Amino acid sequence: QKIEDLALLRSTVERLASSLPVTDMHTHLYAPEFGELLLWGIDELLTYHYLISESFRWSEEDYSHFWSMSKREQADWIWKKLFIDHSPVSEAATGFITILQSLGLDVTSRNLDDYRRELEKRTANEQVDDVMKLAGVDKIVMTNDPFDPIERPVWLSGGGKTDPRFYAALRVDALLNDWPNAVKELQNLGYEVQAEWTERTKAETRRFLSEWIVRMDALYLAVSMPGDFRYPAEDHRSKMIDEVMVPVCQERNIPFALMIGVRRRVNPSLKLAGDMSMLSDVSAVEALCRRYPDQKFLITMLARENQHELTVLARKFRNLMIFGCWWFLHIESMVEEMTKFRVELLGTSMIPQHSDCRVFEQLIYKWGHSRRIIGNVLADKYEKLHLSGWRLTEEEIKRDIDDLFNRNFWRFLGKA
Ligand code: REL
Ligand code: ZN
Repeated sequence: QKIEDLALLRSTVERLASSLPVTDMHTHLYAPEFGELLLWGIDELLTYHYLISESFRWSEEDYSHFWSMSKREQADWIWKKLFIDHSPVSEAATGFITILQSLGLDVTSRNLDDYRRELEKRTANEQVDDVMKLAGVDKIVMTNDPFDPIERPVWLSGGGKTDPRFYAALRVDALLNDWPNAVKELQNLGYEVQAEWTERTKAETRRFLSEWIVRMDALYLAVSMPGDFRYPAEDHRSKMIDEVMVPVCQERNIPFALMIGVRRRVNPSLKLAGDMSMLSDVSAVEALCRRYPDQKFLITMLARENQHELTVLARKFRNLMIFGCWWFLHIESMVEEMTKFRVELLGTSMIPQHSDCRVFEQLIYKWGHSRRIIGNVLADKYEKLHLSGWRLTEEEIKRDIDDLFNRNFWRFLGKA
């Protein structure tokens, strides 16, 4: 039944955008069966690397002082700098407050130890259940690295695939960005590879990927790339993509996800917090999409300056799915700007957001904030249609939001 009233139209969009279930197609979260890899709770939240880099702006102490502290002390230190000595207005700091509020903690008390005590009463399993409910996220794609010594045994012992809410993505950064190290890791795992690019090495690397895709039931291959990634080029990356990665993706019928535009460790003293964004070359993606029309590519880029061109490229290649507002773009102003022009250029045929969460409760704020912005952008577009006499039904609104939050991803994978 068509919605005739404009206010009702907007409130319907708002309601659906804040509640329809989400597939979070790229995170750094883990299912409870991964044990210590699943991060949650107050101290993990406060020592999120986004907050670490922000808090150093208020400090003149040596970096080593921070790193020598216990996690709890680090959390106290960050809390003081970003929440007590200054107001928590940045996206990541505000996000922490959104989490406290949603979990029903007393935001006015500003008593960190109370918050800790409250959460410590909970088990990891309870927290995962409750947070997924609160955030409305029902499917989570992890980032899975067979070279990780903590993660690997979970897979090898047959774990890792038991919780149906969690899905795997096979991360292949070392193979593309640190080949010498990857060779060592592959050899340790029993694959007969060598630094030199021989037929045997290619075959064994393909075997490694295939076996792990099957073991993890991985939904896609994923890599992050620096902004100076060029394709095609006379380099290791192009050979690896052409002769190993694309053939394996095609054989297993899965997409290849490239996250492009990160410059790692511009300030190594900040460790994980020391990565920077960098302008990228959209024509690399263009060349991949053209050369492999049957291969699907999930692409996100880190530089704001690349977003418009990348979105235009998605108009040219149906095997290209753009996704998310990645990392430093995951801030209100950028999510709004990007979602607007993506909708204006592509309608609803894209994946507007992923969370990139590292700590479980972050799902609450990352999706809470994004749901509101995406809903508003959509409501504005519907309002224009409405004023031109076009009438929408609740079912149509639901369909559109479900596409954006959920189905576009699964359809692109051929699994919807
Ligand atoms: O997947 C990636 O490469 C990045 O998203 C991460 O490296 C990054 O540290 C993440 O926390 C950003 O949101
Ligand atoms: Zn990530």
